[in-house]
Amino acid sequence: ADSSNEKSTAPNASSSLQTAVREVTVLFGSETGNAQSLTETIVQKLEENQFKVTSSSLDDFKQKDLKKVQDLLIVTSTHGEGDPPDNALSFFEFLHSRKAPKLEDVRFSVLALGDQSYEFFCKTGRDIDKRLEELGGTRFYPRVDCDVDFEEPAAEWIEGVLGKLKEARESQVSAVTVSIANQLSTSEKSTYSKSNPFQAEILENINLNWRGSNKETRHLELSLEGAGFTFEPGDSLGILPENDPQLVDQLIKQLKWNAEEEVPINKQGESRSLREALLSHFEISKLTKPLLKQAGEIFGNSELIKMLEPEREETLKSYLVGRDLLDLVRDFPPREIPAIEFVRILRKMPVRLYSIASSYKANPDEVHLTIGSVRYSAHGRTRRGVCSGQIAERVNLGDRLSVYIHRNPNFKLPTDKDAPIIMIGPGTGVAPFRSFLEERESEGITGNSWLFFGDQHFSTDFLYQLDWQRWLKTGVLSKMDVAFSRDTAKKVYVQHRMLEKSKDFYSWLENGAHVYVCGDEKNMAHDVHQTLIQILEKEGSMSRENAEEYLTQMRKQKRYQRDVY
Ligand code: 2AM
Repeated sequence: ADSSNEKSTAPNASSSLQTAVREVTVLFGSETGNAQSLTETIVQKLEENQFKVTSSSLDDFKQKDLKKVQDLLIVTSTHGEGDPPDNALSFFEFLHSRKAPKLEDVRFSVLALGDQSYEFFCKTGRDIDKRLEELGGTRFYPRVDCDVDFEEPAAEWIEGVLGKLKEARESQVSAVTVSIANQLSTSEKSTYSKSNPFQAEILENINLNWRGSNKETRHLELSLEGAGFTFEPGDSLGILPENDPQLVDQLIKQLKWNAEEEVPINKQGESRSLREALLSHFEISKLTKPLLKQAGEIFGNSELIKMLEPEREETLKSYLVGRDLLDLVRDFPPREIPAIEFVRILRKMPVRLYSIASSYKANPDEVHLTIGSVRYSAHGRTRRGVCSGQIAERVNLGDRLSVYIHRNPNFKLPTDKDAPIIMIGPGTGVAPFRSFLEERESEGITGNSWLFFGDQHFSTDFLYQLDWQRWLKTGVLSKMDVAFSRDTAKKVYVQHRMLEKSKDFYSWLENGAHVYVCGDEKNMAHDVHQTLIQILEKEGSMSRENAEEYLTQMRKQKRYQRDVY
């Protein structure tokens, strides 16, 4: 028998031995797709090890089945100010409500994804972990909280969990000898990834804003020639950026280090020159609480130690804002620390994800991005976003950037290609909708698409204006509403336009429209959500509760998708 036959016979072989069956339920809460792709890896590993596996998003899982689960694995990220991802919201509420069942027979373990630089680091995973225990569940493997650089700790958690599950199964079948050959080789993915990025040449790099604008938004075109991969509308591109060399050099000078000294860049023991390591491998542009705590331990600076005292929490928090590593070593000069010891406390350079602004079908071998330049003044220095600063100021055409595709299964055009779509994307949030419409144009799909766009000024900030106008003319885009917030005395935002068109909007919803929201999470996406509720209340005569339920159902049917940041 070949190995594919092995795979299909293996589960039967084990289920014939009643006691050998161990059912594992793997649920994920995923916003950008990381938790979901980790879940896929886990499912694959479990199946290779002959476990019976059920897997879905937390919200797609039938709540009443929860108490029947044997082994439960939950992988979830945390979003914004400690919020659950969209496809975990209903589950999260249910779990914390009085309807939540007793879970005495459930064994569980949680993998939490998050970002240390946020106050509510991994909050969703932590809350779920705590609540499962409160409900009587048994934590069979401790929760792991991952920072943005999640791969290593996640892999350790997966191995740990798998070990425990195998132990549980063995004790179950100790009397029976099960021998199922495990001949499945893990299919090695040969594509480019975060750890093996593609070097994409810069073909175009222009400012989309006109002179006089408060903003700078870069339209970047990269070549994917030779990469051998494609992407779908809604996917993102990961970029591994470089820190500002000036900042790196100042830091090295300030600490009197030798730029050529070799330092380790990961646990596997790879090393680079200090300059290279600080340029590309470590985060130096941002301060976090865990970093300051570790600095407190190695700097030997009494002022820093004082600021870390629990009663000075607020001072510490405000110190972190708008400062970088150079500020830290200037404000709290450390004793002489070898570079090797210093880099050990730094976070790995987080990748930057940008929603792709082009369709692969329309522009084969290219990928376009829309990047808002981050630039501000704080504590006496001009500060720039690491990646956006690099693209706005430090790259030339023909240079190469390290990139990879980050799939986003939670932001996809409807499978029914003719289904109506409503797209809400102010500012750089409009990027994926350029991709959507390019795709529909190249597929010859017209009609039933409605775009809401907003920015500060009509004359300077109407991103991709010519594209939208062309598509309106050819019917690829059937409706567009714009909100320029600073052209009038009173601010108008996309959600005001939605409300003005509430009757139409509601009838689109009733006709099965898919709603997509992309852009700023904290303010815009939140306000747009409230406006959707208002529209349903007003036009559908629903109570607030029913309106919320309507949106929950839309979410479950994948008709309400968000890509927010
Ligand atoms: P503002 O900066 O003039 O306040 C893209 O950045 C556009 O989104 C800008 O016009 C910006 O307006 C607007 N914007 C800011 N906050 C918003 C919110 N809560 N909802 C919708 N749009 C918002």
